[in-house]
Amino acid sequence: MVLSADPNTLKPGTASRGGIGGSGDLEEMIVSIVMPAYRLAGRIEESIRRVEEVASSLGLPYEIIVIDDGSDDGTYTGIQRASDGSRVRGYRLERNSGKGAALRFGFSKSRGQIVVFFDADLDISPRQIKLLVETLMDSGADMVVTSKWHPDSATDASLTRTILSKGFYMLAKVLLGLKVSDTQTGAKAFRRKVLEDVLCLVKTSRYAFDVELITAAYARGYRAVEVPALWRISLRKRFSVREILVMLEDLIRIAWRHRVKNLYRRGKCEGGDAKGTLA
Ligand SMILES: Nc1nc2c(ncn2[C@@H]2O[C@H](COP(=O)(O)OP(=O)(O)OP(=O)(O)O)[C@@H](O)[C@H]2O)c(=O)[nH]1
Ligand SMILES: [Mg+2]
Repeated sequence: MVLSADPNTLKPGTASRGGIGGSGDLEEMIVSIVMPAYRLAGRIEESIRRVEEVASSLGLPYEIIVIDDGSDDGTYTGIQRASDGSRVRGYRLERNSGKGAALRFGFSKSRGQIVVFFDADLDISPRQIKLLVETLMDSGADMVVTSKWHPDSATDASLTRTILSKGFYMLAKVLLGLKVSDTQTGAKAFRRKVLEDVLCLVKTSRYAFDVELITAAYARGYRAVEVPALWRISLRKRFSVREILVMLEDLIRIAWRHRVKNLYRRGKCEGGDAKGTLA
């Protein structure tokens, strides 16, 4: 069956495909791709075009939601040029608020039953989106996480970055009980119910956002599957001691919320919206 690629033309309840979320309602089968973008002037249009190419090959209705995280360059102008106001939509946060804040805002504007968080900087091949969506549908898992340390991933990392990254996940395992080998790669897919249930409990908006989101989802009993990265990852960039300390501090803060306050198990999401402008 050929499904319309435009969620705005869908009539609920006219088609179904297994494994997405149950009822066969077409509204449930939209794939929402949420892309945070910061200082990507000159690159963002190409990024959206390539993501759309993959999205339209999914055989499912989709929407692409791009959030300019208060960039001080022409990122938003590029997003405006690429958006059509329906299938591709852009928003702008007035102030730079961090990748997590941009994703949270983008999710509030989405309506797909499958939600993909995908970095807009094209460090990751958009083909990864297809793998994420298909794995989510076929495995029955609640979320799919790309791992640079999956045995089938080709990751080329300096010794320092390997030690730092693996040390981070060992610590995350001990402190947070995480069962994934990578949380930070910017390509993940979730069933909508997971994000509706946990996103408001995630307090971090900067780089620890991903690790907190996955901790919260695990704490509430959701199941993750890891997939390899379909492109070669190069990890060479150096971290400053300050960046490492901030990440450690964030891990400890999340562990406190998780182990001591039991916040992720007990918390309840009431909803909420950030402020932004539509392209
Ligand atoms: N750096 C940065 N990126 C942001 C921010 N808000 C949204 N983003 C977007 O979040 C995604 C990931 O950010 P990156 O800085 O590339 O993070 P990364 O991929 O983990 O790190 P790199 O190895 O430096 O590429 C990109 O699509 C950014 O455009 C922000 O405040 N700072
Ligand atoms: Mg990047």
